[in-house]
Amino acid sequence: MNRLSLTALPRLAARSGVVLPRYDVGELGVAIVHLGVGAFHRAHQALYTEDCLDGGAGGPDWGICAFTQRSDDVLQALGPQDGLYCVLERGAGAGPARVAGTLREVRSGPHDPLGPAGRIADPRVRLVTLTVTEKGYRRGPDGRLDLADPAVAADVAAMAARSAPAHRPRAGSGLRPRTTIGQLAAAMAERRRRDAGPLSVLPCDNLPANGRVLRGLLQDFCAALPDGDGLAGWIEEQVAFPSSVVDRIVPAATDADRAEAAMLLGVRDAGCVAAEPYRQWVVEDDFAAGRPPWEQAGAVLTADVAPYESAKLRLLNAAHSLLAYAGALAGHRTIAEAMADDELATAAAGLMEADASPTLDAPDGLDLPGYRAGVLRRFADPALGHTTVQVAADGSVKLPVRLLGTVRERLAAGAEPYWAAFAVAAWMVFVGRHTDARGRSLPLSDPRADELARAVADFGNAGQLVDRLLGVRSVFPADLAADQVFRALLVHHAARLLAPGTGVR
Ligand code: CS2
Repeated sequence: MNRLSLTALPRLAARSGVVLPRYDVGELGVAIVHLGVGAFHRAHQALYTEDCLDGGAGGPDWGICAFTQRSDDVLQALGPQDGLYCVLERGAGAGPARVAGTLREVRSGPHDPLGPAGRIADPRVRLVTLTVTEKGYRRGPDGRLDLADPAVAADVAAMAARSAPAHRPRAGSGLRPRTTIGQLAAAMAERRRRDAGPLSVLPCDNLPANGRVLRGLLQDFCAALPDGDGLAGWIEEQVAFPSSVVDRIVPAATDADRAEAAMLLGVRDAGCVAAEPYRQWVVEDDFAAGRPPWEQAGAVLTADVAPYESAKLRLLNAAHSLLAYAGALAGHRTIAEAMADDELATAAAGLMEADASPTLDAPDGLDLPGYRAGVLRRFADPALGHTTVQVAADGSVKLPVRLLGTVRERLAAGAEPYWAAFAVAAWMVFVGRHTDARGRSLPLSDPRADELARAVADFGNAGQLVDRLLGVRSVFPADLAADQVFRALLVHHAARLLAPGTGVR
């Protein structure tokens, strides 16, 4: 079967039920560089931009050059397809399949000769977007750039060496930063050298104040360079870092998704993605060099994303993590199966309502009960097949953002964050036991997997498991780890979760 490609596109027009780009894809230039071209980017930001282009939005050519970050699988899928891919919607209210054309270049972050830094330095590029996941920011326990991380240290050393006077004339060659922050710093240095003009860098990961955080991490990187002041000053003047809150459930694509795409398109699509119909994007409207008119595609452009961001992280993402860890332990394969377990559905609702909601300063017009009900409905839709182990990945970097703020604030208010502690305890048991109720093994996919495995080695009982993991400073700050109310809740839940053969009961 032929592959989806620009050549195949005209033939697809005859197929009913598939929506195609309405603009001239082959003519679209690139003004956006995206780092981290996973399924989420393809089903979220790229589609908002696709809508703008379909609507005939003028201005610069808002096509995207997308880089892989770690593996080149997506490059192998999309490279031979001229960046085209199809988005399938799943579940209640699903719309038709759609082919998107915004990814005008797909390149390898680790192997492309130009590299993200070289591509971002092109003066026609006005915007960089990022989906590199929580761990891609390489933050230390204090939230600043982790300069002790070997990959960060290597990027700092390489950039410091290149900016030595003897090397200046050769700028632009040979520098291969491995980390996202290193790539951005190198890109800024190159834009500065070329006088390529202002730029906006828009993070789209589940972190509070992600724009401000990213700006701070770049400042930390510059401060570690022997002559980083000039670069830091240039960034301050020329680069905007708007924050954004993203929302759409996009599980990893499966063979069944690819088979369905092939059936609908009549050509093979190795890069298709499947997503829920719901999507939301709240963007801080602070750009240095323009942006696509995403509001035409339903995005909310606002002066302050903070209220949306804590609602989303502390309600949706926190409940997602609870269902992922407790669900996986109980032997549930998907989030929807976990939601069909009354005990877990009650816990997820309890976490959102009793623990997280009192900590939120909800934005005007956000109906919290309605939002919570909507989240539970989305999770319960069996059509998505989102696996518990996928959501369970990277807990050490997700927990602090999703759950520990709620825990801290409820404790400070003299309340017991019962369900939030249940979610944290479920993570602890997931890390400590790595098998489900039926004895099947559960993978620990986490940037700190080695440290966590060392911490829990040969623990004897719930109290020991809890104490050992509370001692991991990169996850639990000392004051929270020392809180006796929190510890007692954790031990209570962990003991129940560890009870032989009972999963979560
Ligand atoms: C999930 C999120 O994998 C996870 O940790 O909680 O990716 C979630 O699906 C999205 O944030 C939904 O917007």
